[in-house]
Amino acid sequence: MKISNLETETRVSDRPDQFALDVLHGLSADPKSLSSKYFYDDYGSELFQKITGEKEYYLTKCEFEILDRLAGELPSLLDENQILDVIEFGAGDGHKTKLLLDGLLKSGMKIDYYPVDISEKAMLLLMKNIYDTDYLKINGVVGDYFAGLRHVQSISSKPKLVLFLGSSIGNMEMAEATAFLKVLKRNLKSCDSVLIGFDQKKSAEILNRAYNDSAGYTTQFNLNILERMNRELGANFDLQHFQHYGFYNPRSGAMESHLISQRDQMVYVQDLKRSFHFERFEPLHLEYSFKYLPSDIEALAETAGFTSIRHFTDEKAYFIDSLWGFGTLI
Ligand code: AVJ
Repeated sequence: MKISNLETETRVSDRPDQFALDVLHGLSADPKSLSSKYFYDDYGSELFQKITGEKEYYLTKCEFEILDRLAGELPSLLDENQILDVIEFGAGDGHKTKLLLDGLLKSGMKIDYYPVDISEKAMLLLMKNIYDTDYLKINGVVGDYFAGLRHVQSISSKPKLVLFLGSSIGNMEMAEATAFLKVLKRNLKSCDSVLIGFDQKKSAEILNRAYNDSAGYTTQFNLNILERMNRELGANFDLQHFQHYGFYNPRSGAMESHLISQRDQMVYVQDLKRSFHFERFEPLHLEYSFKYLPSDIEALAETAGFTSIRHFTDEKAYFIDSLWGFGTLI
């Protein structure tokens, strides 16, 4: 693994055939499913960017508002640390983070920023949006979150702030989120803290609209996973015969995304040398997006061994960025 700013880069890649294996398992299962992590090839990431610009998709706008205000208050909550390593999981294009970093720098902090992202393209985009100054040093890490975090821990003993924004944690089911956060905690020290983005539970109408934008980007975003199998695995999905269905399930507290087969059909995947049968109206599950009450967030923090220090929310109280630490802070 090597670490970098523009010239050099750290890399830890997934096994290249992992997608094929997951498709084999997911399409052989009953009910069928695929992991939402496969949304994010270059085209999928572009479509997600478009979704964030749609009026119905309030999440990104609300988090912008929160980070803008939070930046001024954060330094005092971080024990007045003047030197900080900021590590970001899934940094994307860095627009939101820039807001936060600018606020921290304004208060006189000196920051080493380590964005960690599996997508090299996203990293290059981010490097265009955020640059080195005397008080901000950027070190891109292309690869796995925890490999990146362990690497930073091994080269720097400064206090760390880990960012996991955008409600990406919402894509994990509860057991998975808990396991993820326990591993995160194991890789931190008592002077470190984390800031995690959670989408709040709210009226089903608002949620359903956010995941069914009228411009249709969410539909394209979901269908792109079929196109990705066509492109990368030589599958022959006919996109016209699948329909996007996204809805809020108040029992589980999650948005669910499915593609529903519109007819009885066979799909062949060349790389797997296998056909898969879809019954008429059979769903292919693609995504959960769990929604949280403040008390859900506190319970999760406690289960994972963190102390929830403070929730920051937007004017409408739609979204929360929650700051967690290690018990000694109030
Ligand atoms: C990128 C995971 C935060 O769950 O809201 C947007 C992805 N899916 N519209 C979310 C998504 C459908 C998004 N996250």
